[in-house]
Amino acid sequence: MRKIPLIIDTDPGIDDAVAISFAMFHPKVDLKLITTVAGNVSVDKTTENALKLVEFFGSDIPVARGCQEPLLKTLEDSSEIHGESGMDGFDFGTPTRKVLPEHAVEALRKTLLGSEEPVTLMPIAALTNIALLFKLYPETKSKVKEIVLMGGSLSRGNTTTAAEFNIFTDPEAAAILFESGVKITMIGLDVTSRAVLMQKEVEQIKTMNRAGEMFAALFSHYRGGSMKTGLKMHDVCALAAIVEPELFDFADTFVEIETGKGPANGATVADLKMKYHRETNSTVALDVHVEKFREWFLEMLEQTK
Ligand SMILES: [Ca+2]
Repeated sequence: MRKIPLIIDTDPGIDDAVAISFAMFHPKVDLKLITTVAGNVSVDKTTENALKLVEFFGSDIPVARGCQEPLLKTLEDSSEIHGESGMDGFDFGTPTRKVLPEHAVEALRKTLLGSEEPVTLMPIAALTNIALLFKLYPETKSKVKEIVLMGGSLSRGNTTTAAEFNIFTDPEAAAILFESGVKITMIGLDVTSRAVLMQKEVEQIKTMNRAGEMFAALFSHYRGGSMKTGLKMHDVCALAAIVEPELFDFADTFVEIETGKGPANGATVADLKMKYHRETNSTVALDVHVEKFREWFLEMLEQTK
């Protein structure tokens, strides 16, 4: 089987941890690199968390540390959702694996230019690293097959009324991506908020294998939803959209990022009715087939060891 070359840009993050774990073991995916960025917590912590996950699974996937702050804005983290460490709830111990010596932007450049075939980028955090990559090394764009990101929203936000966390954290970076000409698929908050696991699945997950045990421990500290209303599996939706696109409904449209300083800062304005008469620059997820998503989630966990 021909595998999909993939790079994950991330800020683990409890739902990031699930996405990274599944990508490591997915038979269709060749995970080449993990790059970290500040977001849910500081970049020191997100990098340590990525190393913890790689070590937990005995994997050799390289991890590169990225930007410690957004391009223009001041970082406002999300530790109230993911805990102080960003991955509270499971004792991973201190990882012995080391981060790559080069910055994430350099590692992205090297990996992209060194790849024979175009690579899929899966950002599940603020888009700072990739925006810098495209500005510093525009020649890398031609080596990106597509960007499939978790972020934005077709309706309202979670950080502010208008904006979703990943885009709100660094709207200027998001604008650079959406204006880059690279093919983008956006899996927004309104869709990922419907991709929930209920208590029944969490109970099942706990006893399935050691990855499930680890996830269940993290979920007990996760404030992205609740056991009653369901735990929101935001970031793994980006992976699902790459490997099982039929789990979602999509539309092509024009998306613009609001970078003004007003109340809509960080909003992803998707012109679904095509009122702006602009050329489409993105594919956006409209909905997720929740029951099928849950089945897929359990199948993925079975393969994650
Ligand atoms: Ca994330």
